[in-house]
Amino acid sequence: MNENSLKKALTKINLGALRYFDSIGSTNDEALAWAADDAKDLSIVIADEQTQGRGRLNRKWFTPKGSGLAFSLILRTTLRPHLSRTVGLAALSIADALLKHGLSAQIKWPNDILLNERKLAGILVESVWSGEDMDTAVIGMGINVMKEAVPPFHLLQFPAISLGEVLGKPPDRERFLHDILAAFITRLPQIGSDELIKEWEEKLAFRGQRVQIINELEQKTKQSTMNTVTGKLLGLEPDGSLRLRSEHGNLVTVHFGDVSLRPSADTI
Ligand code: BT5
Repeated sequence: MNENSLKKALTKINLGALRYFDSIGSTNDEALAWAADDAKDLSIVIADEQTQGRGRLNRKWFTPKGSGLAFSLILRTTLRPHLSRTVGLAALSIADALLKHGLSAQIKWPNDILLNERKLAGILVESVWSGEDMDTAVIGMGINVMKEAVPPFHLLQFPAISLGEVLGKPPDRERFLHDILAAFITRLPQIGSDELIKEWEEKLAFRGQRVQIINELEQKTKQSTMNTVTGKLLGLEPDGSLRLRSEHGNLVTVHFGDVSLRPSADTI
């Protein structure tokens, strides 16, 4: 992968501009700085290696050299009322690209893409505010293409997988990036639609099953108020929040934030 080959692979995609790095700390950090400066809508930062790749709550995202896709897309328009839906839009775009390889992905709310019940990809949406207004969203996506992208088991909270392992042979990274971006741009006009939520809901992992929602921040700081919610996963609210029926039969809405979802053994 290099800047020329990427530009060639993406000629038909209507991007603002592209910045490529052989190695970088985090593409999201570079994109946030670029967005605060003069980045055009739909500009992209992509790297062959990340040395400080981030997940939520500053967890690490591993991107060893030459093995994955790590990029951040800068969105400047059409978003303000729908920021919470961008993660769903990104997840569905990755799912669309996977479908081209005959693979049916599931979306583990809020931000993981699963194949064979293992994590293939993660999404990190961050925003830039100017004054009271949200100016820009940066949508970071990390995808394990080759098997070398998958971190050692002891570093993981959830089992991981790569496309190389699933398909036998990894797809061309630039082609796969092309497919994700093409899907994203095609889906962008859907961002406010009921259809987006419906499609996102249909792909939700553990739907109809008993799950636990864990407040990671409270766990980390040990300032527990209501650490864990257990319930049956019903679906999504219009803003992409998760809808559960609790063990006590109440409807519970879980908003985005520092939460993780885990399957829970018993049935309700
Ligand atoms: C995520 O966070 O899954 C969001 C990951 C977003 C990464 C992209 S890459 C491009 C852009 N630039 C960045 O710096 N970030 C974005 P979270 O749900 O918090 O999951 C983090 C957890 O995933 C870690 O604590 C590990 O357990 C696990 N993990 C780390 N690297 C992984 C990998 N390559 N494959 C599967 N799991 C991984």
